[in-house]
Amino acid sequence: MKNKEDILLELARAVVDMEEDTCRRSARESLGAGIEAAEAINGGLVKGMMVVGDKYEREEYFIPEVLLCSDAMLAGLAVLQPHLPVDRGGTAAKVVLGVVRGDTHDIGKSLVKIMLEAAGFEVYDLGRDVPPADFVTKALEVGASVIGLSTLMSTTMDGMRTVIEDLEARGIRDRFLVMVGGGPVSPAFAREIGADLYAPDANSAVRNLTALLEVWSCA
Ligand code: B1M
Repeated sequence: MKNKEDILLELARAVVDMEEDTCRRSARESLGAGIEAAEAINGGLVKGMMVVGDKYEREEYFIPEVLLCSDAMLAGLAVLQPHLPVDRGGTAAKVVLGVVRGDTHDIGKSLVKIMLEAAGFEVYDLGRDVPPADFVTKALEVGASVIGLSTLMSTTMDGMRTVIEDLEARGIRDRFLVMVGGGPVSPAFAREIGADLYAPDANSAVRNLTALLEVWSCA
């Protein structure tokens, strides 16, 4: 019988080695071994994807390999996601989420979405490469209180500023909390563009947002 560490390592390895079937099998094995779905995602699949990122940066992997690794990760995620406990008493706040214009990296954003939904948020996922005005239009349409912006590229970061400027220009900035995250985004950048919240990963996105919403709703 494999122990928890072995199963998490196997999940991460299967992502790095582009093995969709192994990812699915190890994901099921993790559930059978009593590992919580969130732990298998973060301690297995995401860890593997981080190794893939390093390999891409060292030019050991190129785009085709990275895409196969993403597919393997998504296969494991599909097994685990239905087992994330959903917090029915969660905040139920509405979040409009997407990857800013010019950027098609959506794995991290999708993880943020999954974790927010598991925490009871109602998420409207606009996908990737989203024009700034679409965030604002959707947030107004569904009566969201949060706009979540993701990007993985330094070249597209400024799209986050544009969304905030759009809210200011329409005189509705104070109706929304704006949360930003993704590889090149830092707390300093979030402050500089006037975002309300920065989160380095999907778990802290849930934690930080829940905490800030509590303060906000009391204000
Ligand atoms: Co690309 N890519 N890529 N890529 N890619 C990066 C981002 C890069 C850093 C690699 C590198 O060169 N070192 C680099 C960007 C450099 C820069 O900043 N300027 C890069 C580049 C340049 C490119 C292309 C331009 C390459 C090319 O075509 N020449 C191209 C982009 C085209 C475009 O978008 N216009 C490209 C393409 C691709 C693939 C298609 C092959 C694939 C994306 C597949 C997909 O997403 N559907 C891909 C991938 C996978 C990567 C790396 C290797 C891994 C990203 C990833 O999925 N990580 C990445 C290298 C790296 O990051 N080290 C790289 C795993 C994921 C779980 O983590 O996304 O960080 P992450 O998400 C985390 C946190 O960031 C946070 O929570 C998530 C979960 O914990 N988070 C938030 C994310 N969003 C948040 C929002 C929040 C809060 C937290 O609140 C709203």
